[in-house]
Amino acid sequence: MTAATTDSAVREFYGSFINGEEVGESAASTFETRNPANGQVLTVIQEGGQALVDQAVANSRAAFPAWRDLPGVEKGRILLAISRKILENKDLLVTLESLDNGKSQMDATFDVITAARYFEYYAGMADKLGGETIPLPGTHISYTRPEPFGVTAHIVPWNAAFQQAARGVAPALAAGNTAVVKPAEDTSISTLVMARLALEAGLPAGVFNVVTGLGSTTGAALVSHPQVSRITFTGSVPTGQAIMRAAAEHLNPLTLELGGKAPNIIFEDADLKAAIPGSLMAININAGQVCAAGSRLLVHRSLHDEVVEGLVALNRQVKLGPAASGSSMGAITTAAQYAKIQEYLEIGKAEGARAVIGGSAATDGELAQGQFIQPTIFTGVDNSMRIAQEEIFGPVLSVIPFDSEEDAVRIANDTKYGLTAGLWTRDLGRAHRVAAQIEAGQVTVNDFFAGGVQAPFGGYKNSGFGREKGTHALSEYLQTKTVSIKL
Ligand code: TXE
Repeated sequence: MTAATTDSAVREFYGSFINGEEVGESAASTFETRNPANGQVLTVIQEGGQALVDQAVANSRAAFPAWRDLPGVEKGRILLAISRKILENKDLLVTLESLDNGKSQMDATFDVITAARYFEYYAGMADKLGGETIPLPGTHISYTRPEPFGVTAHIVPWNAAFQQAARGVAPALAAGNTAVVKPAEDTSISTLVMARLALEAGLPAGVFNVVTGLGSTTGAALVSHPQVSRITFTGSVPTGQAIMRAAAEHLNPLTLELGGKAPNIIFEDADLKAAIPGSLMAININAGQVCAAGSRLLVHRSLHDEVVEGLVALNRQVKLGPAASGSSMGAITTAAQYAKIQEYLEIGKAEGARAVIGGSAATDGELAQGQFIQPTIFTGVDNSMRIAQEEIFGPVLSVIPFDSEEDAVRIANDTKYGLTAGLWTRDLGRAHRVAAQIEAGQVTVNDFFAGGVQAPFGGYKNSGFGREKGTHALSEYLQTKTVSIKL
């Protein structure tokens, strides 16, 4: 069955995916989702609730021992097969993700390829988990064993649904855990397809379950479940705090990847031919709905006007619209987020900042039916303003001038967040010096978002804790057992 909208790739109803099967065809409780690019109803999703969370966790727990004990090399082969399945189905997944999420073709393609990379990367690690031997007096030997936790819970947001689900699930499975994922209510489709593709690739049923539903009900039930042993969350600070409280109940370890307000610094010796397009990409990618986005552009005062002119000229070339229109920037995924960004545009103006381009929703012609925001650049921003301190999560850049390196570092660190940062300079000494002083989990020099799936990623300060990506993420899904033997 396909939805009443013209989108033949999308079915009319999606239920949760448990033990290798879709459940809930006759679900009593459901909710609609819309295509953010045209406002039409896209599909109907099952509200899983406590009963389905119980079923998914029990099933995941039953699947755990066999998956844990499967030789690492076998696990790795299955994860690699999942990666290949994702790439074989790339076109379908890109279509689904852009319809469900509002993404441009480019952003959706990036997400699908990145998700495949996560499975590929962690596939190679599944057979390389080893421990240490500990020197003890001659009468004893001691060694460590890395062991999985059991059932891991993954609460995934809507801004990069597909790749963020893979970011948690791939290392969790490589480490020998099973996973229950609760996708964001607005964007469940691609995660459900991922779980089905994983089954087709040879993953045993129950190792990767998906329960759909709202955060306050289904999500809350999952993170409070007594048989969940580890939690991974990406989303807002208040929800992260609520999940941390729930995790405390069962003393569960967790990874929290929360928001950001990243500084991106253009020093007076920067190569502007790279820095200007790079800095615009840092805020405009995925229509700014990126926790790591470079949303505060700190520019040396001597370059301010030249940089702003360059940014404005490039921003004029942005083409807003649905993926099928060949757009370079898609829609804002949720209605709440669309309203939030517009509110911040008004807050910025009221605070005295000047929108040198953009400054409101985009409502020309067909765009009026969707949730589009004109990419916006604010000048005259002081770092104490709300638009410089609070996460907007949209294509809204605040330009802040500075006078010295010390000044730049002070402004960069004057934020409660600490997820990412960027800096542009030709001075190698300055690059290392400033990178060391920035309070953020990831700093990129002469680029933004560099590092890929191999480089550890996570927050300082209110941006959370724990690390995703790289070998660090694998460690997050393992606990250490020490075995000591008297000879
Ligand atoms: O996030 P929530 P929202 C930021 C961004 C955005 C703001 C609000 O600034 O404007 O957060 O977005 C699930 N127990 N980020 O309201 O509530 C929910 O169903 C368990 C930054 O959408 O954090 C969804 O799956 N789960 C960010 C997920 O949490 C719960 C990405 C995220 O929703 C729950 C997204 C509960 N009590 C938003 N309540 C990033 N760091 O990348 C909600 N959820």
